[in-house]
Amino acid sequence: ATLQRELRHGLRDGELALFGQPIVDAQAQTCGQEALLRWRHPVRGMVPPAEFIPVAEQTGLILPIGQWVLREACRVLARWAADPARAGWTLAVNLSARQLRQPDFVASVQAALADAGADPRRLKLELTESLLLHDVEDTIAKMEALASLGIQFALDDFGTGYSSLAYLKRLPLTQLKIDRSFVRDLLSDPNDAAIARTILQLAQSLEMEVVAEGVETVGQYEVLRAMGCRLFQGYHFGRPAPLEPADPPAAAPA
Ligand code: G
Ligand code: G
Ligand code: MN
Ligand code: NA
Repeated sequence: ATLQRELRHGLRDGELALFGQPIVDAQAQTCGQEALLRWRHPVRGMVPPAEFIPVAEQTGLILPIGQWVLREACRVLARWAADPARAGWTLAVNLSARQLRQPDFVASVQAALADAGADPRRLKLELTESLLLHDVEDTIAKMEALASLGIQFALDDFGTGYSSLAYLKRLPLTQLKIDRSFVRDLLSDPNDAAIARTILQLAQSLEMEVVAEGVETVGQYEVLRAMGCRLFQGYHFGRPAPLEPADPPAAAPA
């Protein structure tokens, strides 16, 4: 109850921050980022999402928080568009099931893009498999509407949940993200290597891209690249860092 109240106030008082983690291509060049929410609590310090997203989901606060994340992400995209080094980058935003079930979700994404002046083709929305368990027809309809605007979809934590291959084919997905639990022991566990290879083959037949998550070593990167993986994310390439421009340094006292 306390956390819920503090989170509501934190949202109001600007304590939420959007971090970003780079996603790199097969030449290790950054081609986008995943937006990751952080809560800078005045007393508790940096609260990780694992501690407050579940509370936000249970209380419905995830709806205004998700709206804030989307609007902030669109503002970041608009800033990147003006920067030649970042103009082609995509920004991936994690969605919760409750957001997607809102009747006005498509309109709210459209409004966030329009208000910020962001290019829909640079926005990626990350869904999890569990999100696809409910209201499949409604989910597909919303995804189709957003995809027709140019928005791309990634399936996050792929391989950890229930995934019907029949649905997978019907959804307008551009990307599968190999869950980091399969990447961790890739070099030592033949089962994990087989799973990674299978996901890459599946994605190829479905004409989807694959992002390997949780790449922490150059060895993991090279093995995945040899398997045909072309996109990577993990501490080896960069940790989540604030997406907003850093505050200008304070003027030195005279
Ligand atoms: O950043 P970190 O690795 O601690 O994130 C932990 C979890 O929180 C991840 O599963 C991620 O998908 C989720 N998460 C991070 N940011 C957001 C967000 O903006 N919205 C939602 N719904 N989940 C998020
Ligand atoms: O579930 P989702 O994929 O959205 O969560 C992303 C989370 O993974 C973030 O909380 C981020 O901090 C974490 N993460 C990103 N890269 C790595 C990594 O290389 N190793 C580990 N252990 N976690 C990572
Ligand atoms: Mn994610
Ligand atoms: Na993930």
